[in-house]
Amino acid sequence: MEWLHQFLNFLFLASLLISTTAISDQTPKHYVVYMGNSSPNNKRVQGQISESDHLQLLSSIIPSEESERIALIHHFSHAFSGFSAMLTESEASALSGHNGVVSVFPDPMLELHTTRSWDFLESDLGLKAPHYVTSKTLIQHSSIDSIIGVIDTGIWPESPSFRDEGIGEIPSRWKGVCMEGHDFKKSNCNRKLIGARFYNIEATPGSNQTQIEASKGSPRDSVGHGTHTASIAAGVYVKNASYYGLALGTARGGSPSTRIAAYRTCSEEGCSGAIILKAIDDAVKDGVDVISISIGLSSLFQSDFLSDPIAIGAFHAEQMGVMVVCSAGNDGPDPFTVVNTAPWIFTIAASNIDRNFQSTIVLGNGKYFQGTGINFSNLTHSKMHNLVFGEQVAAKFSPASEARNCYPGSLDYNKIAGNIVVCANDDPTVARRIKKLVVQDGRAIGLILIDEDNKDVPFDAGVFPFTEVGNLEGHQILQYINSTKNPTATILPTTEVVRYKPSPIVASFSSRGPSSLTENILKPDVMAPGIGILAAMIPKSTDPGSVPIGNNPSLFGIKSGTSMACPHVTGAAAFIKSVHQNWSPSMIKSALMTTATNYNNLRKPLTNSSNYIADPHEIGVGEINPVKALYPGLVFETNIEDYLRFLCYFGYSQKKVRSMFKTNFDCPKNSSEDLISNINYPSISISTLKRQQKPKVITRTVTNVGSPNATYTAKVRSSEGLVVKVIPNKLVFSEGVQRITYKVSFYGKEANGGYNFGSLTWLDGHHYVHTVFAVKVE
Ligand SMILES: *[C@@H]1O[C@H](CO)[C@@H](O)[C@H](O)[C@H]1NC(C)=O
Ligand SMILES: *[C@@H]1O[C@H](CO)[C@@H](O)[C@H](O)[C@H]1NC(C)=O
Ligand SMILES: *[C@@H]1O[C@H](CO)[C@@H](O)[C@H](O)[C@H]1NC(C)=O
Ligand SMILES: *[C@@H]1O[C@H](CO)[C@@H](O)[C@H](O)[C@H]1NC(C)=O
Ligand SMILES: *[C@@H]1O[C@H](CO)[C@@H](O)[C@H](O)[C@H]1NC(C)=O
Ligand SMILES: *[C@@H]1O[C@H](CO)[C@@H](O)[C@H](O)[C@H]1NC(C)=O
Ligand SMILES: *[C@@H]1O[C@H](CO)[C@@H](O)[C@H](O)[C@H]1NC(C)=O
Ligand SMILES: CC(=O)N[C@H]1CO[C@H](CO)[C@@H](O)[C@@H]1O
Repeated sequence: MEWLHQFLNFLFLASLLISTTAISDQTPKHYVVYMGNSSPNNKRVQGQISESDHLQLLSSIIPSEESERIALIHHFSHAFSGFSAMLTESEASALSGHNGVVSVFPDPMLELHTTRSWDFLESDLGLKAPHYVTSKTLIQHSSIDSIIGVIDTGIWPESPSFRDEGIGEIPSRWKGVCMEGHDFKKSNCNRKLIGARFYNIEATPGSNQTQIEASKGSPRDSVGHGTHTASIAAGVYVKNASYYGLALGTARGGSPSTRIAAYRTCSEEGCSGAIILKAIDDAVKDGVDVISISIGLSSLFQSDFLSDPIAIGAFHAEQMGVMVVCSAGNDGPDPFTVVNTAPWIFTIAASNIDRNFQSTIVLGNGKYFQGTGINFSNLTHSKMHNLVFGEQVAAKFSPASEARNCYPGSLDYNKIAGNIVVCANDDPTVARRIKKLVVQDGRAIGLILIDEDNKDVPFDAGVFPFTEVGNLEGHQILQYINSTKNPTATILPTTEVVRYKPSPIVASFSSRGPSSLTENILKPDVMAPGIGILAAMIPKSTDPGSVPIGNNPSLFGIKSGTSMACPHVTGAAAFIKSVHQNWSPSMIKSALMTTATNYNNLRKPLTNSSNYIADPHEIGVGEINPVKALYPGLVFETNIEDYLRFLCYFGYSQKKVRSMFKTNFDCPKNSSEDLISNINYPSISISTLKRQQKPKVITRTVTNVGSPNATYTAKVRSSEGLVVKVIPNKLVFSEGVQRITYKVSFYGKEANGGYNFGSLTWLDGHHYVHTVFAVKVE
């Protein structure tokens, strides 16, 4: 119980810290100073030269008696220019007015997207992970030399997923390094894991100093998140992989012959924005093709694009031809929770896969319920145990509302010992992990959690008998408890249910659009598997009772989160890159978007976890289909000028946009947020269409990447009342005509208010170029 109190104290302290961050102006804090492109015309300058420039800039701002602060904590000089340093608020504001400085912002703390952030806050990332075999066809194409950079918690190099047997020499263009650490040798890198870097993680308020010291100075993963994501993206085949027998099969990443470079930027407590910027800068210099970032700002504290380290780093990576794939966040199902929404970022939502983990509840009246959960329960069918509901076993002075939710301290331990406890989940801020610990601490022998939202996200309760049901089943179980003097039940060990239908379903936790920054770009972009994913894990038990008796810690784990969805797309992108080496990031993204599927394994439209047809704010254009994406037919290309225009339309001044890119770029005179809809994106979003307004016309340009002679015709599906016209509705490509621009007009006089969704598909008999639109009618 002691640690629970400590934990709750920590939460309390953490909230205090958050509310007092605006304290003294004069206390130096860690700031990021972002200065745009590293040099005009893309020429890379020597790091040393700009370092002294940056120091000079600092010394012009910091008083000489505090000269110890004239030091760059991190220095960015490859993909973009800037640094981080300890500054006071007034120094920061003086710097932000300086010529050449694009933005200055306090180093933000970002979160890993494994589970809901509060699960994560508990420092052990609650869920463990599963595997996803994309397609047999994928295997036949052997990828050439693509390299992915995984910016995360580091890597466990001994994992069988990172073996290099049968993999060729390291590509000669690779310029990265394998940094040694106290528990990481150069020999830990190989032809699969070709690079590893780490960054010193600074103490942040509330962080555990002991853990920071221990994890300093090594690319080795001590959390498990980075090992898991890297192996999802590019792990090699590992036969007979399982989590203590669960999810048994051959584990492999989306792109098994792709090389991995690991950038350790995060600790258990989260990730410093300045360090993420530094890692992106390094990854681009090292020569990666795709960067995977399963991390983001909290949806509650989103900042604009030029104060968001991921958006800044990704912009310059994209400019250098390096694709950046990011998780959408785990703050769903509320709208406006999606993060990493810049148009140059590929934003990934999470779905389930065709497998589920079930543990059956048997009640004393003979009724069965299928709950979900991962447990290594030693209870059996033959022996029943007393069943109690939290509310009925409240501790003295505890309100029933707390006891029914099994809050810490709310239950009478004498009344739960030896029993199976039923807990409700009215308030998602107390994680199921905590509830499990509460009833376990009270010597209960099992937990049945009623949790409609999370019931499909298997929770790993280790050896403790645990299962989760929805409201419907929960109600019946409570009725049963009411109906008898001596209610009893048992929870059977978990079994894996394959071909769980329907799938994919969008995960309830997956963050939803529209983007809170602009509703004129549709986000998230696509969906990929992120529930119950089996992949490599660090073989250590983070928790007593997490390893079944008689077993060694597992080399594989089952985790859920958009963190797990993101590397599926990273792997797919690396795969496409290895086949189409000249394709730009926007082409690869377009290919993965227009070929995504919007049907589930019952051949019905994709749904959300409450069984409603899912809209594009939940799933983007649908679930990725990496094999189809190899031959998309047509692609939507965007270049850096499109993104610069986007920044103008979004509202940044011409001066800012110019200093970002060090060009004479002119913002269009008529820049306005509405024009964002016209960026050549593979989906269309319109934030306002007035009923009285004449039809709104959007343009798009497609590039033919299929056979040169092709004729495509348009097929439109729209919601009732929204009139959508495509001009021309036939596109004829030939050897001389590779690119065609078309217009789409939207007329909303008769449409329903609010968001209307639909799709425009181009068909040529071979390809199916599917785009979706979201139009808000007022
Ligand atoms: C910090 O972490 C270490 C190692 O995980 C642990 O032993 C120690 O108790 C923790 N300290 C605090 C104050 O939580
Ligand atoms: C596969 O793994 C299981 C459990 O980890 C083990 O018992 C079994 O012997 C393994 N089978 C093979 C063929 O390696
Ligand atoms: C599913 O979609 C319906 C209709 O849009 C919505 O009312 C419901 O809240 C959604 N459920 C989840 C879990 O997102
Ligand atoms: C289950 O295992 C726990 C220890 O992990 C033990 O205390 C308990 O008695 C066992 N229960 C049954 C029903 O065997
Ligand atoms: C069980 O009984 C309690 C008290 O009599 C009542 O408040 C509750 O609604 C009942 N629950 C169900 C599911 O019938
Ligand atoms: C905005 O200006 C550009 C030229 O800078 C022009 O091509 C475009 O048609 C204008 N758009 C609107 C909506 O007026
Ligand atoms: C495309 O059509 C042109 C004109 O009909 C023809 O000359 C050319 O061979 C065709 N190309 C292919 C690849 O079919
Ligand atoms: C699926 C699974 O591994 N279930 C296990 C649950 O725990 C019992 C007892 O530890 C095992 O016998 C099951 O195999």
